[in-house]
Amino acid sequence: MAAKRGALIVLEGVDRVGKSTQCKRLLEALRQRGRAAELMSFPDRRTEIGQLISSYLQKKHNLNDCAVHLLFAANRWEQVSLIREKLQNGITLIVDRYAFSGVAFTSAKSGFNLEWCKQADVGLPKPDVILFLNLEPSAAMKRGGFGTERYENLHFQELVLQRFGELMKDESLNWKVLDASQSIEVLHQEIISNVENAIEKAMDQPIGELWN
Ligand code: NYM
Ligand code: MG
Repeated sequence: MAAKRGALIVLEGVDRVGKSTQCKRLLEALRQRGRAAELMSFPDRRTEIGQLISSYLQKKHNLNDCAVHLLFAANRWEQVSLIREKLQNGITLIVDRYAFSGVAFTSAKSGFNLEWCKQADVGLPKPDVILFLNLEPSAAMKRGGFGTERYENLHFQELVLQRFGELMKDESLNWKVLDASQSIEVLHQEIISNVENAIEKAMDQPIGELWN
């Protein structure tokens, strides 16, 4: 029998909902349970493409909106062979943001539609589950405020949340909407039970392709 593959677990949400905290908690919990797991995050600011994105986010320079959208997507594509390899080797990947952030953030800008935005990520490895940490941007903002990076303002975050809502209508994807206003611990428990489920299901299935 072929070795069991790992699961591709994606956490999504607007800024400051606690994704990074929950990703770390989840990684520790899976490892404690004896599961092979690793963390990834997008944008991955360590690569050359990631550095361009990072300086754009820090408002060090401007970039054409289409160009930066494609850079975010390219920053995922440059990790695809690594993602596939790790999953095939039985490693579960916890991913802090993925193509859904890509589409939600760009399509919140005027003049962009969802379909155009999705094209650059069509064919990426498909997540086995997408955990959406749901919180009103006004509540997220109260948690210590948004930072100073591009997009970190209430109005834009509200548009982003609407766009995530559009993406969630896609029933070919396994979205789990979780209430991120709960305590870190309660939310963590909900996440781990959804993830254990996804890992068990993913084991015997081939890796899918996103939006294909
Ligand atoms: N972001 C993130 C995008 O606009 N497109 C993408 O494809 C991705 C992955 O980058 N405000 C935005 C969302 C965030 C910002 O992310 C930086 P983080 O997780 O704060 O480093
Ligand atoms: Mg941020």
